[in-house]
Amino acid sequence: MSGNQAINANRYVGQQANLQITHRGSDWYYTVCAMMGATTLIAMGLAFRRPQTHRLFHYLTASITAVACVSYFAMGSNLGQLPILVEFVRRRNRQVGSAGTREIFYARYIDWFITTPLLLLELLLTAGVPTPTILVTLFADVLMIVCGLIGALTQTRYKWGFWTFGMAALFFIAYELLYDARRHANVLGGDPKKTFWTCGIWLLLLWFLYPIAWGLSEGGNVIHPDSEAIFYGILDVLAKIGFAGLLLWGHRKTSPRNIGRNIIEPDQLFEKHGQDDGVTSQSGGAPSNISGSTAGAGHPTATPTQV
Ligand code: RET
Repeated sequence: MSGNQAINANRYVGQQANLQITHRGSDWYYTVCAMMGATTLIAMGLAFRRPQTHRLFHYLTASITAVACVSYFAMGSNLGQLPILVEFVRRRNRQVGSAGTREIFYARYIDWFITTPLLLLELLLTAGVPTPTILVTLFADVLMIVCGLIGALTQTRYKWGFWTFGMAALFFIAYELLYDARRHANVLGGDPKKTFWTCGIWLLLLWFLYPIAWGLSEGGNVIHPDSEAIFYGILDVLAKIGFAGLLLWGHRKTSPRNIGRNIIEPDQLFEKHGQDDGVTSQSGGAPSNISGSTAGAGHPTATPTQV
């Protein structure tokens, strides 16, 4: 037998929904899987051409696309799914008339649970925002994804309650980016500011399309799981690969210092303190920061002026 056998091969792995992806949906998921895998390799290849201190965004990007690669492999193989009773049975609709139960990919939410905080982290690091702001924004993000997952696994109209909580979290994220992060990025100026603006607008425009895709697929059972695959697939390619391209290009000349991160090589540490003990003590006895988690020279987070 030739061609894509995934749906056949995995038909006894767990229960199957009446309405699920076809070979075409599976092919498309595998295509996105390959694109994510290729982007991971490219990001890693680009990382190795730069000094270790300048690889933060490359490593974050590669992690994001690597997770997506695995999740798309699962979905292409018709795995990481559950059949869920639909709230709206649309008997007369040729696309979704057979549901009954609809295939819900929880694999998608595991992917988003890991990767959306990393995407936001890239943007917030670009803007040089303080750690508490990063934490609260990432918290809102994981809450949003959990709401989406629970809603997708719910048959009754209560699913829309979870969708509403998720939307509230998304608006909070938008507020943090448009208000707090924007002010910090403007103080940084230069390439980080430009990159923040380009990537921030790109991210916000795309992220607001996800709840629409959800409403048409897991929520309202309006479109076929193959169309759901295309809708989410295009969004994920733009939100991960497109975003990565803009971000890595924007940061091609950025050094950690430009975004307030004091990341240095071990030999730089030696030069600075004349010792070779890894984590060298500073004059006051506090350990120096080689991980880059605290504000470095020129960190802008003190009091950004309103811009
Ligand atoms: C859900 C449903 C609940 C309400 C909201 C949602 C938003 C999801 C978003 C997902 C972004 C995913 C990305 C993936 C990248 O590959 C969970 C669909 C608001 C914004 C960027």
